[in-house]
Amino acid sequence: MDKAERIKRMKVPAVDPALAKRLPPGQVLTERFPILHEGEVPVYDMNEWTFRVFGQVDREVTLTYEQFMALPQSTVTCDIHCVTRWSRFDNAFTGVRFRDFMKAIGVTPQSSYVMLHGDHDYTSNIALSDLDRDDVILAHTFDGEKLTDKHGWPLRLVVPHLYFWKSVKWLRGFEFMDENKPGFWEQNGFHLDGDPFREERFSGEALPIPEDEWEKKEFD
Ligand SMILES: Nc1nc2c(c(=O)[nH]1)N[C@H]1C(S)=C(S)[C@@H](COP(=O)(O)O)O[C@H]1N2
Ligand SMILES: [Mo]
Repeated sequence: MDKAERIKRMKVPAVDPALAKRLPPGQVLTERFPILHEGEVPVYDMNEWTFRVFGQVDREVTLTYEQFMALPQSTVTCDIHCVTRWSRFDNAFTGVRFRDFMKAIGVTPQSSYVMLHGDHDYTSNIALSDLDRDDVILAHTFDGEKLTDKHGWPLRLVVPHLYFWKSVKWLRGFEFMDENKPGFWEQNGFHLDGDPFREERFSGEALPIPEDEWEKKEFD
C-alpha cells in the first residue's frame, strides 16, 4: 500500500455531528465533574438557612429550606460549559425550575436584572430573561444524588446556556435591580452576559484564561 492509500484508509475518531454542534467554540469535553470556586466551602445549620427574594419586587420573600423543598420539583438534563474551557454533557439536575419558583412564591419582579447571591459573598449578574427559561433550575440534586457540598449543596443555580460562573453555588438569594451591575467575576474582567456559543468569555481586552483554577484539577 502506498502512502496516499494509507492516509485514505487511516481511521480518524468519528465526530458525531450532533455532539459537535453541542460543543461551543474553544471548549473541550470532559466526563468528570471539575470543582471550581473561590474561598471555603460553607458549612450550614439548615435551621438557619434562608432564601431571599428582594430588591425591585412587589413584595420581598424569605423562605426556609423546608418551604423551598415543598415547591414543585423537576429534573433538567443539560450541557454545562465552563469559561476555563471544559464542557460536560447530559447532567441531570433536580430541584425547582426558576419559572415554577417565581410562580409558586407569587412575587412580581419590577426590574429586568438580577444579582445572584451565593455564600460566601459570591455574586453574579444576570438578565431576568436569561433566568426566565424552561431549563434554568435551582438544584439540590445531581444525577439522582444529593449535591455534594463542593458542588453547591444545599442549593445551586444551574443556567445551562451561559458560562458556568453564572451557575452560583450555595445560592441564597435573588436581588432584583434596576440596572445590570457586574457581579464578582464580571468586575474582574469576565463578560457581563457570558454566552458560550458567542465565546463571550471576557469584556474588553482578551485576558488569559484562568488556567490556574483549572490546573488545581479537583473532581468528584
Ligand atoms: N458561591 C459560588 N458559586 C460559584 C463559584 C464560587 O466561587 N462561589 N464559582 C463559579 C464558577 S467560576 C464555576 S466554573 C462553577 C463551578 O461549579 P462546579 O464546582 O460545580 O463545577 O461554579 C460557579 N459558582
Ligand atoms: Mo469558572
